[in-house]
Amino acid sequence: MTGPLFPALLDPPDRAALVFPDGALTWPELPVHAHALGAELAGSRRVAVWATPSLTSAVGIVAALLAGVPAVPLNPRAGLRELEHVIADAAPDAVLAAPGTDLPTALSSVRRLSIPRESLRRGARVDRFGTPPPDTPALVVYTSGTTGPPKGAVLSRGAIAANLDALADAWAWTADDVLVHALPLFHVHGLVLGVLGPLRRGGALRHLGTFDSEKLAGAVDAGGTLVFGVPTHYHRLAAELETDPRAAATIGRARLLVSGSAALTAVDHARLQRLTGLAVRERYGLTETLILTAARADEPPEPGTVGRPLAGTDVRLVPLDAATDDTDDTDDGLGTVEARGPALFSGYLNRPADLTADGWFRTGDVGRWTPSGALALVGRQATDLIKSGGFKLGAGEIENALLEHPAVAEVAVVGVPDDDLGERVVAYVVAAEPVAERELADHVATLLASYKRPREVRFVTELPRNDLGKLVKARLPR
Ligand code: MCA
Ligand code: AMP
Repeated sequence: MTGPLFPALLDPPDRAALVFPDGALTWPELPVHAHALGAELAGSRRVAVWATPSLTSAVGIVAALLAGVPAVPLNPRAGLRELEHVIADAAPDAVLAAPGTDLPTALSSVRRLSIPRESLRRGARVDRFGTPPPDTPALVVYTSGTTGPPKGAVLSRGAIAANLDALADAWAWTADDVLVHALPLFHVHGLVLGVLGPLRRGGALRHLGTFDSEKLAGAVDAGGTLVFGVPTHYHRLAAELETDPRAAATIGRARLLVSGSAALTAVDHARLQRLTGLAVRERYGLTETLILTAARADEPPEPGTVGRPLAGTDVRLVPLDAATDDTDDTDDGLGTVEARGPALFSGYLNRPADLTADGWFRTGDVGRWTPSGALALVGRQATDLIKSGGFKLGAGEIENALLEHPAVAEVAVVGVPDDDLGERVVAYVVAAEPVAERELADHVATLLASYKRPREVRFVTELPRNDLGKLVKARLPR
């Protein structure tokens, strides 16, 4: 990557850049807002951004990027333990939030800066901060592992630019596109693809705030061309469109519907095609790798697959029984997905990254190649990762939170299939004393993000263990 992350800022077109329920900015207005704040940030090591799905949060991120300061998006729904961990781990010099935001006490030790709501003046120079080198960290995005607290994946400016350019190639994504979505801004999907994507292209984002078919139809009617969502969005959309043929016809005028972060079922794919006439494109990636594979816009998708590797990205399958790292690709069976390429993260903050000796990242996902060269994902190696509504949840983190409750003697957390969420969190608990299911769920929702709370608690007298006393989750009564 040479040149700026957002080339359109050099000669801003006179049209909308960011449209959110709380306000909108045109391309000429965007740098004015961002620069006013960026000047205050210059020289900071890292800055946290209270990442609500709002214009102010998007401006805060852009300001940090223009100032060359790595931004750490904070999940506004994060619980106490998560916020304490992220603040201690990322050690931001400041936290950016919209004026008047009531920030939790876990952030009280961090200097607070307000993101300006009003334009100060037009015509600020966009090259005021220069262009940092491509390996400069742009974002630190926290993502859950199987055990322990979330890890901060460091994403460089070059990785983000390379990935967004490869997606532009796959989806013919241009400055004429208006992206529509309702994704949160503290993960790669909503932030990198969903905000930085349209800004890199010189196009526009129309964020819905919350997702429903009426709002989506309204946004497509207003010029939206490209729609991003997680399978839970598309599952709900299909159900709503069954009784709203007008909205279905309007949404069918979009150029492309794209699903990612979890698997879209074949049933929902077929329903949406029947209702809107559009075949949803799936793409696959991780916080650490950005997007690896995608179904292209110029080819009919192969439902049940996540498309082919993006240009410049290497994806290989390592046979499940492979004992070494240097195994060749296999095209005739299942393997674990490994990836290498320009969009790989630079490592975890304060933690080693688990790459192979020759630089491959082990995703932990299991898949096979189809004859056409597309990747079909069939599952994950770790039972301790749960994908609920597109959020990756670590079973270990939820188990640790439950063990902090005095009534919990032993616990095992798993994901079970769920029509709406893909998987839902279920906790098997050996209770030390009588306790209500609701109390345990609320306890988790205080320490962690509320969507990490168990949807169901199953009380058992003991957990299945092997001869060495190790928990065997596969033997839990499902
Ligand atoms: C909300 N709730 C959930 C979830 N979301 N429970 C379990 N799993 C969830 N994912 C609960 C809340 O805790 C709350 O319950 C109740 O549902 C209503 O909350 P609300 O926010 O209104 O929910 P919603 O609007 O129905 O949210 C569903 C959602 C959301 C919009 C699909 O889950 C979502 O935004 N998912 C996107 C995830 C995402 O962006 N993933 C990207 C990471 P209570 O009040 O009782 O607590 S993956 C990634 O970045 C990689 C690179 C990739 O491939 O994309
Ligand atoms: P995260 O760590 O939150 O970035 O989530 C990354 C994980 O999401 C991947 O390892 C996959 O398990 C899953 N994922 C992302 N996109 C897809 C997809 N299109 N189909 C199935 N799983 C997906």
